[in-house]
Amino acid sequence: MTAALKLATPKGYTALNPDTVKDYLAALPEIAKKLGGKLAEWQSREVGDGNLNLVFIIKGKDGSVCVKQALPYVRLVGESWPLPLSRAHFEHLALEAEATFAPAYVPASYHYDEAMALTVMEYLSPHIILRKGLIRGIKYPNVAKHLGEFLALTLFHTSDLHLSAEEKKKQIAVFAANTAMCKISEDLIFDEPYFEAPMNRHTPGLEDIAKSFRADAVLKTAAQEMKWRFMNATEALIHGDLHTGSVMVTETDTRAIDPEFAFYGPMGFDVGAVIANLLLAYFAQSGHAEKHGARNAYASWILEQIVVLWEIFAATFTKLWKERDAAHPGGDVYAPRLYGGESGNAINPAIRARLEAIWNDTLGFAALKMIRRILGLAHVEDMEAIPDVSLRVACERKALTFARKLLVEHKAYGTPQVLAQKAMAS
Ligand code: SR1
Ligand code: MG
Repeated sequence: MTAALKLATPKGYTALNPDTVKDYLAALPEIAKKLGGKLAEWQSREVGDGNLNLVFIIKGKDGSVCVKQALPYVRLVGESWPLPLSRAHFEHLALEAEATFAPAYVPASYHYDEAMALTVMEYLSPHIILRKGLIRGIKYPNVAKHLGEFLALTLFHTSDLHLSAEEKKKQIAVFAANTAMCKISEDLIFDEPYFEAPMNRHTPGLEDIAKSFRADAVLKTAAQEMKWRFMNATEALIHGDLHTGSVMVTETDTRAIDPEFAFYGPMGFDVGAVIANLLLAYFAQSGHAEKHGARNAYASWILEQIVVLWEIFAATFTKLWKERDAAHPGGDVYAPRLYGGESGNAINPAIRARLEAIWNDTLGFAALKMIRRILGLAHVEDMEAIPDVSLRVACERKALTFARKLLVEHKAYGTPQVLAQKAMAS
């Protein structure tokens, strides 16, 4: 049973529990039909293990659905940290946009209820959370390609390369209201690891490095520069929290879930989120090795995925850009009218320069996202699941040292190959 909420919630909202969610779905004829049979036969369980929401899986005679409902507070912390239900609205809008431009890579949405802050969506099975697969040492042959495509399709089509200036500005305004979620990222990623924030935590044994990071003016300034980008670069509709816990996979299928942090921000924030979490998975591997060296080959495979991810992203982004022509000019920057005829090839250096700028942002955001998952409030299972604390400290220390260098010396990491080599050598 869900406990009664102390927080005031809007009229029409009640937090569901595994029983009441069945009554709710029974009143939706299309969904009830999908489930099949009678309500009494439906099985329902709450499976949310994220930091914020309720997630139910309901199984009927003929099918299953997933229900995600926002709580009016941060689940990880409790009712002392209220959080607007409006995040469900932004997630719904972002899912719609992603489904328009990259339908193969998101779950299908069946029903959205604004008052209940709830979406009924496709139950993904036999998918598992990518992070859990990486901890177990499972290879997903398509995941890097799929995520590279997802990123290129969503980021390109919501940028000024595809949207008119008028439409883009309208969309920026819509998502600019997702302020509470942006504020979480602004505080937790860019500030809190760099001062003694009350909710910070770290594995015992990392006191010295946590302290040195908090006294590191170069690091802090680099973090604030990236925060500046995060708060000012309205480049595209970004997922906003694309870590490996926001990706569900099978060997052949990949879906990005949970875009409740979506807003118009820098493209490199999303690309950097995936890369940061692959790097965390990489640095955690020795902590999961059954015996010394047993995960070395798998760890190398993870680094190869970073290279594939970026190469697919860059190739898909380039292809989409080059497909613009006079008949389908797309958005208002780098308009084909400027690059037609003899100046046709001039677009190539322009594309290269833009991708280089995205790569630079990617590195900075990736580094910060690694640090926050070790020294800030919200950690990752890759590290937390390492039972031997001294081994965990060693993995986390390596990751922190690598991330600091990556942030302050990012110019030395010009390609994903170099990034992978430096991670391997660290
Ligand atoms: C208080 S929420 C903590 C984190 O969980 C989410 O997944 C986001 O990454 C957020 O920063
Ligand atoms: Mg999430």
